[in-house]
Amino acid sequence: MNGKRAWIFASVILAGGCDGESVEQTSSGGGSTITNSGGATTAVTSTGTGTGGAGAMTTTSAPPCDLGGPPNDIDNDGYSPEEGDCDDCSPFVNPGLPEVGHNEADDNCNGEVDEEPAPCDDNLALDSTDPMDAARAIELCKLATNDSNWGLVKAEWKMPSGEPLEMADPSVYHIGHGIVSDFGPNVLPKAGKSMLLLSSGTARRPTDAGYQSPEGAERGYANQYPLGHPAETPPCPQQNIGAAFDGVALEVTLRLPPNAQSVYFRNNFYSWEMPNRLCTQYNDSFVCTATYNDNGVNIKDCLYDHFNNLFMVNTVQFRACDCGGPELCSFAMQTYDCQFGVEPLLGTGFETAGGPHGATGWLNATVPGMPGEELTLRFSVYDVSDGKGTSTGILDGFHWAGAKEGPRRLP
Ligand SMILES: [Ca+2]
Ligand SMILES: [Ca+2]
Ligand SMILES: [Ca+2]
Ligand SMILES: [Ca+2]
Repeated sequence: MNGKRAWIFASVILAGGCDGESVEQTSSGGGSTITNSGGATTAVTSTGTGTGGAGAMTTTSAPPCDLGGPPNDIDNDGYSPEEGDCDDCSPFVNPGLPEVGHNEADDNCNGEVDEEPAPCDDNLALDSTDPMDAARAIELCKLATNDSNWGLVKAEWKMPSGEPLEMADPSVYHIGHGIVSDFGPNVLPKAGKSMLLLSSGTARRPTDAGYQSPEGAERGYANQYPLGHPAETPPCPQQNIGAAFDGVALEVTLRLPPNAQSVYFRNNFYSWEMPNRLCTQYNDSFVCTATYNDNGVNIKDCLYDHFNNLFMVNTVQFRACDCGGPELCSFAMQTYDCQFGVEPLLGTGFETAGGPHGATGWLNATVPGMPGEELTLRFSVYDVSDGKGTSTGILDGFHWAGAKEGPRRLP
């Protein structure tokens, strides 16, 4: 019975935005009917198993919320059909809202379904120290212009622990991030024309000014770890993990729009420590931490590979690497299929200096949130146990998403 109650509740919620809709439910276990005044009718027939478990369900819908001519704004979302509301029965659909990815709906009424947001990352400078440029590079374009508005509330360069950036020579820090139009010929932005590099060495390509080989590139400072780190590394549990060095972190505070329940983004992780220092104390990391500002809840980690490993050298699955053959290769205590070969490494510096080294290839991540909630994400990359042996993370293609997580890995 609980299952059916829950379902009826869901029906009321779905119908709630639209006066004049009638929802009828009949089920083999004794039907119930929810009827509002007149208008369109949605009839749902549920055939239960009689045990409270899942049953076969068929849904037939009359044209939803076709309630006559103008003027109207039936769902009270501020837009009438004449003003472009393509679903005047849902306040979560109108031209003032962003597209939500992966829900197979046209949330912003532009005629396209699940499209990427319009980018704002043309002509950004590689070495810009403005954190708002870093946000633009990854498609965080819409600003929250007041306390109730959705979008990007603020962006800041921080230390990985969240401490403020207070360095005598901040240029030593700022060489650790960069905005690029490619990372070698084979790794291009997932959205727009730019993407963001965060690095424990130089966030530069071999052809860029300021580039240093990933073998070294010590920047010469230590940093505190982010919340929850250093984390356990189950494949190599006995390592004597040292301090963190050369850390860089972009922190963004976002307010979710009324029609989103998560933030989705793409990521990729490179490390010189693969393969020769795998399963040692040199456990460089690319970490995302989330803080839910409305309720003070912290999530330690929001960045995992497709096997749910954290992005740490000793745990993450590198798939762009070279085994010297097609068979699974084994380094330290891990095996790696290297199915992407070395192509993603070419032109990045990670194919040289004793390499080829390793990268994960593109992955995606989804961080849950509530509509209207303020969420702070901090993305950190840092060296572990010494400042040598560069690791670099890439971020790109942020967009809002719904409750259901999209596929973790892009094709
Ligand atoms: Ca609407
Ligand atoms: Ca959509
Ligand atoms: Ca971009
Ligand atoms: Ca290192």
